[in-house]
Amino acid sequence: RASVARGHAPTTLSRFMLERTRDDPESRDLEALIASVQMACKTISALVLRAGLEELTGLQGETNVQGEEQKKLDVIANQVLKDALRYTGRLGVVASEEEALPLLVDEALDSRYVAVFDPLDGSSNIDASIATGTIFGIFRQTEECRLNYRSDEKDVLDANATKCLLNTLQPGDSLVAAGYCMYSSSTILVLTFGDGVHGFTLDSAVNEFVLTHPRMRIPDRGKIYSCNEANEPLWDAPVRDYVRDLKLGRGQTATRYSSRYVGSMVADVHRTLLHGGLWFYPADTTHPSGKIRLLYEAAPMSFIVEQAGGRSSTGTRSILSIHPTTVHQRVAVFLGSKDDVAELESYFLPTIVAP
Ligand code: P6P
Repeated sequence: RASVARGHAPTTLSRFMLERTRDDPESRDLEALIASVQMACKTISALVLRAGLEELTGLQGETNVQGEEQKKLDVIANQVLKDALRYTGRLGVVASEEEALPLLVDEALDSRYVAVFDPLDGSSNIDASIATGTIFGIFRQTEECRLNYRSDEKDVLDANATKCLLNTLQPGDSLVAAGYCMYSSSTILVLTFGDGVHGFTLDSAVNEFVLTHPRMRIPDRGKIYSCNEANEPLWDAPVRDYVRDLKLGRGQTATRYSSRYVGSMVADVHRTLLHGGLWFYPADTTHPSGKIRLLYEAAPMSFIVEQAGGRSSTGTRSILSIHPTTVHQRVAVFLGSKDDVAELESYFLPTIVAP
C-alpha cells in the first residue's frame, strides 16, 4: 500500500481522477464534481472528529422532512456538501435526505449532472463516537436539462428547470458514479464510475485521499449476516426462516454464520464489501416499504456492491431496476455477496407445490 512515508508518490484521488480524464476527456466534468465531493468529505471528517470538542453533538432542535430529529451535524454536513457543489458549474440539481425537495444548485453552466446524497448517514451514532458516513450518487441529466442559469436567475423557475428538478428521480441503473465516505477509525472514500470499485484512505498528514483499496471485490460468499434482529418478530416469514437457518447451520453452506451490526449503513456495508456476507434491512410491519431510502442510500450502495461483484435485491427484484416515484421513497434492502443474496432470494420464491 502506497504511502508518502516511503518516499514514492502515492496515487491520490486527485491523481487517480486526472489519469481517468486523460484517457476519457468526457469524464472531465465528473472529475470536477468528485474533487468537490472529496473536499466536502475532508471537511465533514474533520467536523465529526471534533464533534465532542466543539459541542457539535446533539440535536439541532428541528425535524427534517422524514420527521426525524435533525442532529447539528446533519444540518452542517448538508450545508458543507451543498456549498462544495455550489459553484462547480457542472451540477444543476441536488437531492438530499435533509431537503424536502430537490434544489437547483446556485450556478449551472451547461450542467449535465444531478447529485443525490445522504450527507451524514447514521448521525445518531455521533454522540457515541460510532462510525458514520456520507453516501452520494451522480446521475446524468437528459439533454433538455443541460441547465444554464446564474444564482440571481434561479428563482425564476422556468418550466424546463422545473422538469429538470423532477428528472432527479432516476433508477440506480442510471447512476454514472456513486460512493460513500466512512468516518471511523480511518476516513475511507469508496467510489465507482461503473468500471470497478476503488477505496481511498485519508492521510491526515497531507490531507489527501490515498489509493489503498484498488479494484475492490466482494467475496462470492461470506459467513456474516448483518441486520437489526430486534425487528425479527416483525419480518415476513421468508426472512425469519432464512436467519433461523443461518443460525442453525442449516443454510446452503451448512455452517453457522456470525452476526455483526453497527447500525450505521456505511459501516455495515463497508465491512460486508471487505469480508462478504449479507447486510439487510427488510420491510416489516412498522416499515411496510422498508426503512432505507432508495434514491440516495439503497441505489448508490447497490451500485457499489454490484460493481464489486456482489448483488442487491429487495428480496424479489433488483434494487437498481426500481424507478423512484418520490425523492424520499423507502425500499427493502438485501445486499452483499452474490451467493448469499441468491440464497436469501430462494426463501422468497413461491414454494413449489408438490403435484
Ligand atoms: P435501526 C441510520 O439511521 C440508518 O438510516 C442506517 O444508517 C442504518 O443502517 C439504519 O438506519 C439503522 O436502523 O432501525 O437498526 O436503528
